[in-house]
Amino acid sequence: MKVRKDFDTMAPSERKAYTDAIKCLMTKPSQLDQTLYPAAINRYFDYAVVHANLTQVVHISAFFLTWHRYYLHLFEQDLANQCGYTGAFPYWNWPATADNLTGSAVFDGSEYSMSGNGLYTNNDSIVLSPFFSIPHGSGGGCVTTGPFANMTTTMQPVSIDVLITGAPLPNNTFAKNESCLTRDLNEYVAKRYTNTSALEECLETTNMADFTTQINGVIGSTELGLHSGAHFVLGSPGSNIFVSVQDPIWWPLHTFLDNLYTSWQARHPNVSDSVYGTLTANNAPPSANGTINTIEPGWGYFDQTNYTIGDLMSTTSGPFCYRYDVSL
Ligand SMILES: [Cu+2]
Repeated sequence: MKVRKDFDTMAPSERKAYTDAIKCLMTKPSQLDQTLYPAAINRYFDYAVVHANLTQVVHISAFFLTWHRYYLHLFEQDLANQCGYTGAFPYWNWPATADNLTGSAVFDGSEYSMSGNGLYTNNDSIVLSPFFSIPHGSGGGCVTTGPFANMTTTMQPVSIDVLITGAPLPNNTFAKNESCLTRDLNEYVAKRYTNTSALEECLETTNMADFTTQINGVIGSTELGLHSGAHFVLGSPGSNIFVSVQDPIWWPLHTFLDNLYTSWQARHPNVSDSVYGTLTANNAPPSANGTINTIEPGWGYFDQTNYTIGDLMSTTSGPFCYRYDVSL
């Protein structure tokens, strides 16, 4: 059984092997139709495009946890098959890094990190809704250190209103709008939303509805959940639900969410196979509730197997055979 590890506790050479494999995937050609998806500049960006295309189905919906669990698995396998990576698939431990983001192994900017902060830009607060703003982080500009220094991104953020209302994706979503990878590491958000007690409160919820609320917050409210908080620690594009996959820290971020889901399931075995939510993000447009027998929407060209939500609930059965080094 493969063991997924905390990025912080991996040896520097192990961390570099992982980021080397991600960079290797960025040298492989895209398999997507370039007339429809100019933003897919290589195989890595195929993942970002497929995720953006399915965003309105696989977030704030019944598919969220299991769809992302399998997406991580596909990417982990791709790192092995395309780039020969056989090391551990790491997670970014949000609470462990919350008090010192830029000093952590994850973000210290060394060649053994996931790259550092973006260059400092300005101090304007970030408006998330008419009622909710958060302070700016300590960066905002281009990432210039570590393995992903000067990396190019192609997709611009898509308004959260598209998710809230269920409107079609804007026509230019998959245009090739090249810019540098940016980050705005935000210790205020990290300390407030991804701290140890928030994690424990989440793990102690006793049903899937409450667990979901703890991880995602309530969209349009004045609180972020743990998982949305972790995204907002990053700044754009990592904070944008549609195009966040462009920042490679997305994978360790979501692997920690998967550890959180796995650990919650272990703590609450009587409700571990619960499904909560409908088949559309934020139930817009309105749709049926998902069940363990609902078929997943697929993962683009990476995999179109008709897995049900129930097929993807255990990390040690069906297509999966892995565990986490530390249960939360
Ligand atoms: Cu996602």
